[in-house]
Amino acid sequence: MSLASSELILNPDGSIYHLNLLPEDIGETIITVGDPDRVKSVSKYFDTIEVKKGKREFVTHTGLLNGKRISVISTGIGTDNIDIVLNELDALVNIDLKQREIKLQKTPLDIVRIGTSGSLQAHIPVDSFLMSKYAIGFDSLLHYYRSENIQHTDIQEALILHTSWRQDMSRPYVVSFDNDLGLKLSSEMIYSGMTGTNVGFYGPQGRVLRLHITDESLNDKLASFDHNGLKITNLEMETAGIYGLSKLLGHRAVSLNCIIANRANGTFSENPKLAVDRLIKYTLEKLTS
Ligand code: R1P
Repeated sequence: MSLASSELILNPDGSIYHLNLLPEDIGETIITVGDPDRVKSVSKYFDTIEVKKGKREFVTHTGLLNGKRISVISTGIGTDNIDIVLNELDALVNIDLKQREIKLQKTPLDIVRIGTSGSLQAHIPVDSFLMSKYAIGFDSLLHYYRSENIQHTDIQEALILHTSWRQDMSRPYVVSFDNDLGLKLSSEMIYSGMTGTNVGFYGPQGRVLRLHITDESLNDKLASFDHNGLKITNLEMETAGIYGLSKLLGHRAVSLNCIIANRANGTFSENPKLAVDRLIKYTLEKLTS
């Protein structure tokens, strides 16, 4: 069945609508970053760069590092953008854009997020790295997809109980990383845990500037949640969407967080750019070794 032009939208040159990319523009290893400026901070370590394209906040560089073809793409902020990036990346490899038909033979991608994040636990300091084994989506993205089979409902139910989660707010969903890719990217210097993915940076993450928030104790409740030893370690804004959609589409995903703020003790990294650069080098080394 051919996908209608209103559903699979292509630009005049045949590239996918928002990402502005053709199938040959990407490798099978994808690094996502939030900030478009961070794309060049990753690709500067490539041996060669063959593709530089962009549209809106979605900037892509593709190149070779130690013989491995890697694409680094910026997603901007939030799981609404992740919906676009994951669906369009998947379309580039798993849909025949000319025929507008889903391919029989699927291509799995390795997707690694290199992002920044705030720790909820005092013992996870600024400038450390954290791999999200699980992610809790406080956004509603995954509820729009048939996804019950990939959700960890036992953790979800325990969290709803622990936080007295309000019925009129989107039900948190729990998804997980790809274990094999996680093994490839892990080391003793990396913390691991459960990452909360929020719909905003201020109120939803408990930051109070001028506006009052509905539950001032939410971050404390998240920090004290303990599911058989699994604790919520950090907050950011993309991981749950990446994990949920990657798993549904058959891709392998891992989110690596550079902890630049510690919400438990009120500290912020003195040099976040340097800390992120260390995580970029660590990730590229692991991916190409
Ligand atoms: C908020 O400042 C942004 O930083 C974090 C959050 O997830 C959000 O996107 O990640 P990035 O540094 O990857 O953008």
